[in-house]
Amino acid sequence: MLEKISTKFNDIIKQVSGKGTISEKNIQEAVEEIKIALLEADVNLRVVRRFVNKTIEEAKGETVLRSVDPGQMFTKLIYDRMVALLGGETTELQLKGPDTQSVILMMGLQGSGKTTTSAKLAARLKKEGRKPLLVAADLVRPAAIKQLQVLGEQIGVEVYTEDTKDAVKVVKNGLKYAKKNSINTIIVDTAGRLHLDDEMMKEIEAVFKAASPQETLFVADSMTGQHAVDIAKEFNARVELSGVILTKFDSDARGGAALSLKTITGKNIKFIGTGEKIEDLEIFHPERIASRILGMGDVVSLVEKAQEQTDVEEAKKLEEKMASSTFTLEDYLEQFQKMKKMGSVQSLLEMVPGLAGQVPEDAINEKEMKREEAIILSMTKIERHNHRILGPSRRKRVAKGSGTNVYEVNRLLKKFEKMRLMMKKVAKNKKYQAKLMSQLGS
Ligand SMILES: Nc1nc2c(ncn2[C@@H]2O[C@H](COP(=O)(O)OP(=O)(O)O)[C@@H](O)[C@H]2O)c(=O)[nH]1
Ligand SMILES: [Mg+2]
Repeated sequence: MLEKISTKFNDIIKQVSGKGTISEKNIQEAVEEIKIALLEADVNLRVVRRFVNKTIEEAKGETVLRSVDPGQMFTKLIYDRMVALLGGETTELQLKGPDTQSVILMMGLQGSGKTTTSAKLAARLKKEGRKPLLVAADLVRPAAIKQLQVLGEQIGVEVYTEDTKDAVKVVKNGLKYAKKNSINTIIVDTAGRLHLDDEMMKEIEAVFKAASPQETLFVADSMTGQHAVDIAKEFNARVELSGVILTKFDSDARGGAALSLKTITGKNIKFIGTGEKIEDLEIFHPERIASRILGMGDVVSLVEKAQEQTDVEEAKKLEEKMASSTFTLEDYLEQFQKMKKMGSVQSLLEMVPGLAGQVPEDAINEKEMKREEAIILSMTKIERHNHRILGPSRRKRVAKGSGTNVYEVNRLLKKFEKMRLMMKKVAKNKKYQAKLMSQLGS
């Protein structure tokens, strides 16, 4: 995500931050490059102009030119402006307490990701301890109800449906149903069309009235860039939006929608969709996205993501295992499975400081991971705990069992040996650890 714009900005920041002295000419040049980068990222022209003017104005002030480290001050200034463009503060959902009903209304164009995101949100709120209900109020597309039902089943959240063409009726009855069954959070998935049309807008207004939602979220496909921003503005003119969810952020290399939305619509992005899986929904943190764009890595969200899956206790155990070389193939396998849960390894690596924008597409071979997983799964428990007993005949058996060949089994074992050595070194190296810790801010 954001590969293109990150690469550009990484270069600009590298040039700027290293400078011991800065002249007005330097500022002018840097800002010119920023302008080009933003325009290439499909950021709204008005937004770009405002960004450029403000940056120049502030950069020429005392704080940058006369500071001890002007390069750094200028970088900080660009960072702050970028955070502001992205909406400033992180904004959370404003729902009522668990004893009262809260309604979340999802709207947007067809294919923007409303249904998928409704389910993602339901799963997230369920995890937080709320009791959600999904209401299928998209009665335009024949398959829409079924799609929501399948997702509901998958995440263990009830779906309210009705055989009718009247979306308002479904919403009203859905709310009644929720009340009767002490459900406190109702997520309404509505119909979208391919283009804005009056019929859809009328329906949306009627549904909005019937639902009187706490949150009215506009779901926008980030890959459509400025188009998404324009449509959001149109929607907001009809019903007061409370926020935006930018989907398909995983495929958005440019970031134009994310960077223009706040200025153009006045609305904050609350979540981003980062993949097709249910867990691929993240709270939108302007500061983290800004650091990702400017190339400061995204340590915080990496840590948070990892923490969701592994608790601290487990991490400690793992660290001890690494240090004492008792890390086994069984542990290795477990790590694989965790990584899978966390989403693609690629996207995880992107968040490591210094790696953002530098991870080649094929750095992690997910196919190979699957093969390695099959190989380990073909071993007995004893073999997994002590891979050294795997002699030629055992290796042959494992190869056969996993549908691979001895050469691949050998390669995995060699790689694993090497990894163990490396882990031991890393885990024992206090200086390296200290550095990591300070980067993680703990
Ligand atoms: N890569 C990616 N795909 C997404 C994301 N959100 C939704 N999709 C895909 O976009 C397509 C349309 O989604 P859907 O929820 O049916 O859109 P709707 O018509 O607005 O309800 C589906 O294939 C989804 O899997 C996302 O964050 N990332
Ligand atoms: Mg849908």
